[in-house]
Amino acid sequence: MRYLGATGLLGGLPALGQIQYTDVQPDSVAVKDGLGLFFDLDQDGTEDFGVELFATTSYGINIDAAVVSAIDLYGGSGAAGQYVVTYAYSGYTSGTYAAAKLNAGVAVNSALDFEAELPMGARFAGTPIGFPWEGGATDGFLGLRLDVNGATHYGWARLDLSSDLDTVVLKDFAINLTPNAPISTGQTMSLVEDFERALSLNRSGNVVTLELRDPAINGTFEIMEPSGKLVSTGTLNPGLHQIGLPSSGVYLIRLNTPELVWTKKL
Ligand SMILES: [Ca+2]
Repeated sequence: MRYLGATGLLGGLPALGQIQYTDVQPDSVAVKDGLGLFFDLDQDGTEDFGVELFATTSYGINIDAAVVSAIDLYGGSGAAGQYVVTYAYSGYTSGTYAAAKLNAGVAVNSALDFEAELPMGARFAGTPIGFPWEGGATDGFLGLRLDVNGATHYGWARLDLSSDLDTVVLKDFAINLTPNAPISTGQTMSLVEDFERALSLNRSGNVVTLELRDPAINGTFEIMEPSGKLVSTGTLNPGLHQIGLPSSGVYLIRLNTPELVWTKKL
């Protein structure tokens, strides 16, 4: 539960996690054996990650590969990985880490494993070997961990990858500027910003009109005098609410949801 005193009357703003979102315009594209896609996750002027596509030959076999790397390979940054079994025979298995291809809405946090350099996909003589990004992706997410002066930040990048591993497109990325605070893949705003975007609140005379446009938001509302004395309370549902006030004086409205408590002066 987070407590937010938006009026200042109920205390300062706690750190809710500030999301810094970057829409890549136009989309950045890299092709096999070309320059990789490099991007500056926290927009501080230094590139942090790269995705490179290349072809090579080993023992006469053509290998196509897509690899994600932290540019500072030894600094604690990396991409979220998953263990992939590449060989299994009669009870014996072996494998390696590869970059996870995450769907939207997956939490990127300390529960994931991060590696500084991971294959996304590889094809040996044209045959995929079982890494997550083989077969390509549309709006696939990399989970990212960025070390900024010793502090850990979590982020994501959204990519399209062609099934032949020949072309990769970077669409957008985001980072939580609060150290150690999680981010969800695809998340572009903080919890409070999401909430406020789904809300309109107006007072006209002694009537407060409150509209909630997000069907996922449910909770309760309370209207108080500045002293904290409760004057009205009710259920917070999606849709339009009109709430009468006892007088023309100053009141506070507090919205309680499972995720946060949001308070504003009326
Ligand atoms: Ca950077």
